Amino acid sequence: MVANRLPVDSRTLPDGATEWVTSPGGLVTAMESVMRTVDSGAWVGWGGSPGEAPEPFEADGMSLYPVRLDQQDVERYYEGFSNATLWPLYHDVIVDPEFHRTWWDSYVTANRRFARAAGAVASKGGTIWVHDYQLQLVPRMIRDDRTDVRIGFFNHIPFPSVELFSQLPKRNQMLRGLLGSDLVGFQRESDAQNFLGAVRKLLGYQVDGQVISVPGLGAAPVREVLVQTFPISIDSEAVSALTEDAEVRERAVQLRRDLGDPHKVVLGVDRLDYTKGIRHRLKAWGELLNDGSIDPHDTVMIQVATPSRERVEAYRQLRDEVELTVGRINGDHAPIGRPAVSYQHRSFDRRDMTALFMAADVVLVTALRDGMNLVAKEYVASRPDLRGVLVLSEFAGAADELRAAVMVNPHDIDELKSAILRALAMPEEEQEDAMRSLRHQVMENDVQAWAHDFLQHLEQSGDPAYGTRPT
Ligand code: ADQ
Repeated sequence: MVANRLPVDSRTLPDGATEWVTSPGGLVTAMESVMRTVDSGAWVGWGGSPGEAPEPFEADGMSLYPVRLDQQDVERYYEGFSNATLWPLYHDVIVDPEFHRTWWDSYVTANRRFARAAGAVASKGGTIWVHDYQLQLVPRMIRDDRTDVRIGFFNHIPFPSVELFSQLPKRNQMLRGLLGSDLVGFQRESDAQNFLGAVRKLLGYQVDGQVISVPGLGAAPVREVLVQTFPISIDSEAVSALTEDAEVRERAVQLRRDLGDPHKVVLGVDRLDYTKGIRHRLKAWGELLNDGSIDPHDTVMIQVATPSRERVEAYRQLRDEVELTVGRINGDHAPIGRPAVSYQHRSFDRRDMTALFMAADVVLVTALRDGMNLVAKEYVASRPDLRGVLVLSEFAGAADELRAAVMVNPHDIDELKSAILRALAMPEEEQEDAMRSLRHQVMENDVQAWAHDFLQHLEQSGDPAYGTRPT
């Protein structure tokens, strides 16, 4: 496994020793449970602190191989090219992407370091799975050195339309980087189609259905690369099982009590990221309070906003705006001693998160663009009682599967307001019908099945008899 981050973060203790703690985030949540089921699996990634990389070590049955990133790499490769160029560009330019050549140079250097580390660790004929937009050059860099390994790449975020992707300086290098893989996986069909379109239009390679023919250099043979969708999921059983835990159940009850036992609790859980549509959600909520459609004495909103990328300017601005808006809403509407919006800018552990989901009558997922959105699936897995309503943006990848949710276009504030009111008023029987259908989807398609499916396709992609491709 090769990902920007290891599944653990390093922390330096006062005596200079290093301590490792599980790091947050969608990818880690998804992959941790998968890696435990693989024999002799290794994970190559950054430990989260700039400077020399610690020696490889074992944690929770995995071999972890830290990659070095110094302060300048963090600023240019990670905060710069990954999070201020690629992230906004791949999320439909919600904020303007910045392009700087020094950031690109650093992206190349850092990708090479990850590629070398992975190439050194992988056994002969082994399988290498590269993750996400920070490492798009890695497949080709490994391929140039190691012809014996199978390489899969999975993009956790959307892949933009060719019109937007074309803005990216070095766009062809990026495509060639990805095409070092045997298999390139995406969350949604539209992402896969956008990628195939970009390869066809910008590189002029032959595309036959989902198979790209990549010409070899000189006399080297043509290689075939398969492009396929694999919608990611969660460890659904583990989440569902937590709802049986007596202490978690008590926490859920206590949460509502702490809020003054309101009639309805509405919840949003997101990394504090401009792609998640938190501003749109708060705007809709503020208007519903202003026009009297919601009574703050009996309906409370909780917004959990995990700190994220706080050194990137757009994220600082977003935090200020969100906090200003929450302050205004509370100033205008909160009853004395109780919030209209309870704003939590911190991380919660899995148990607290499950308790929050169990306490929520409505969960709002209003992303303006999102690869998948695991929060939507976590909410569904947390409701074996079949109660609760999921309001889901059509711009989140999860919308392709979770058809029984209340779907919204979050850009349309009036539509968002109506969707919230509809969710709050939904009769129990209707809630049960929808939640049953959503749970069927989430419980049947968990993250283990997702990984298995990806790895199985990757194994087949190296098979010479793999002439007729699945569609
Ligand atoms: P993210 O953008 O991080 O992931 P998401 O899929 O919602 O978004 O995953 C966030 C994870 O962090 C969830 O498991 C959630 O429970 C957890 N989380 C959020 N706030 C938290 C808090 N305060 N405390 C603790 N945990 C918190 C990226 C893509 C997504 C894609 C995933 C996986 O942007 O579209 O679904 O990768 O591929």
